[in-house]
Amino acid sequence: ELQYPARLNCVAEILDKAVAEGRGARLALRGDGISWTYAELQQQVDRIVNVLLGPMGQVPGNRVLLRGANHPMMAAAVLAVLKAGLIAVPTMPLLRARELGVIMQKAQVQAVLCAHALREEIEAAPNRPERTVWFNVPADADGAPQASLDALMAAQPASAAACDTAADDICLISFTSGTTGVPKGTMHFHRDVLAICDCFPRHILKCGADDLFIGTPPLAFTFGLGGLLLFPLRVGAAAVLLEKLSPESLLQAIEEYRATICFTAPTFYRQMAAQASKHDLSSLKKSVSAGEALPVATREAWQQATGLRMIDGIGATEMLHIFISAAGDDIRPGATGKPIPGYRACVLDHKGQPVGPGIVGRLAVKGPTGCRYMDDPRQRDYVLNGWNLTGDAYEMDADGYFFYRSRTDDMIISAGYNIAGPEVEDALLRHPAVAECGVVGKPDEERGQVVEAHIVLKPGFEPSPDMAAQLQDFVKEQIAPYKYPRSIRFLSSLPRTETGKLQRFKLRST
Ligand code: 3UK
Repeated sequence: ELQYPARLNCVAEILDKAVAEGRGARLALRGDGISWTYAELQQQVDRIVNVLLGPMGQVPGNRVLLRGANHPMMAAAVLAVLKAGLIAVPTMPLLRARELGVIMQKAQVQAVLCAHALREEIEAAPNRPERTVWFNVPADADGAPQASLDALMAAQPASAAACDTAADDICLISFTSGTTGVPKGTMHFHRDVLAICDCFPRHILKCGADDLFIGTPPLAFTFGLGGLLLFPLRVGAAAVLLEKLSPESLLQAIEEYRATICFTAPTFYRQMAAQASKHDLSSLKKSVSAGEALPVATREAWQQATGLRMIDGIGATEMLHIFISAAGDDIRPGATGKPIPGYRACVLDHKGQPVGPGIVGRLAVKGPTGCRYMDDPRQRDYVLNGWNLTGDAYEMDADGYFFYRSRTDDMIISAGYNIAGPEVEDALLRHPAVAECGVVGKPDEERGQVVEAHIVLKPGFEPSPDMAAQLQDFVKEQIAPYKYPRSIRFLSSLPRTETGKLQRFKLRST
């Protein structure tokens, strides 16, 4: 059981404590030519706290929209908002003006801290508060210098006290990536931030002060906020924050910085595995995959290429971070893992009753963090008697391992059979010609739905009816033949979100 005092500021715990305990000279953050120790990061954070509470006129409880690619300055801005007792509303770099406007309205945003490079969509957004300040303004940029965070910071003292917040004061409103429908704001407390830092990193990742974290998820996505900022700071480690990473440039960066822990999504690992032999990845000790199901074929390719056993973990914006995972000897390929200490999980039937091993049903989880939608009726669909229904179809085995099958809404029902798209994808990914694939149900008069595979071929392979037939036969050899894709479409790329998730609804509508 995690116990925290009633008064708690998460940044005081993960940053200020490190400096107070004499670890101020240790490396905290790197990226874009910057290299900050814990003490230097604290000074940056404190100057921003003073800007927020001084010239920006904010008072504890105000909501501050944050917008920027991964960068040490973006990290400092997030930490400052929390330390000042304000509420951070991070937004994904690719969001457009209209979507930002919806978020500003829904979260009642009172101030904006935005990277200068991403200013356009903010400037065009409706509902923008007057108090907008730009950070990382290039020296040659024209425009009002009074709205540059750097200039405002220079006029402020480099120390500030953490706001005396309650453990259950809201510090973060994170919006779901929302493949369809209106984005939902999920609210999290200061103690939730500490809870995720004291669960996955401690029990599964087992990381320490000598680790160097690296990876792709944006800080605006809770996977990245935890994995690339909160977790490293909590254990006294360091993180490299880089923007616009590709599989190739991430491999280069791991080599260059000698990173020890990598966080990214399954598709990245699959592409990195193919290029890994060209790089010296000897520094890397652990790799974490989340965001969508990890195909066994990808796990094997990565292990073959690097010798590392992938740590898969399912998390959700609603739960703040990962709640089922496994590492080391506890890994069972094909399974996500077991509930991490502090969390419980079970599988429910359509009536909400728990089912035993071997039966697919709706995943329900309970733990120190949980879903609190901001003013949204969908709260009652997600939380049932204190259990969170993540929308995932899962199956448990007799040893308590949890196996992901599909999103509940994505289960393909064809001629009375339930078929999980990811299982067919996993089979296809084993074929040497397949780079990426996405399997969905296509409406069919006779069967209700038929299994349709959207396939991206590797360089050197050409789409043809013969190739399609070959892939169909290949699937039939590996899994029950009724699951084979009756329809095959070749594409040059698959539609994905900024977080690496396949946008199945787009495949269904093409
Ligand atoms: C799916 C997975 C199978 C699953 C997230 C780690 O992805 C995150 O949050 P989102 O709100 O999406 C949540 C949904 O994504 N999913 C995530 N991880 C896995 N499915 N295996 C996995 N390992 O459908 C889940 O309900 O975008 C992941 C940490 C923080 C996060 N917010």
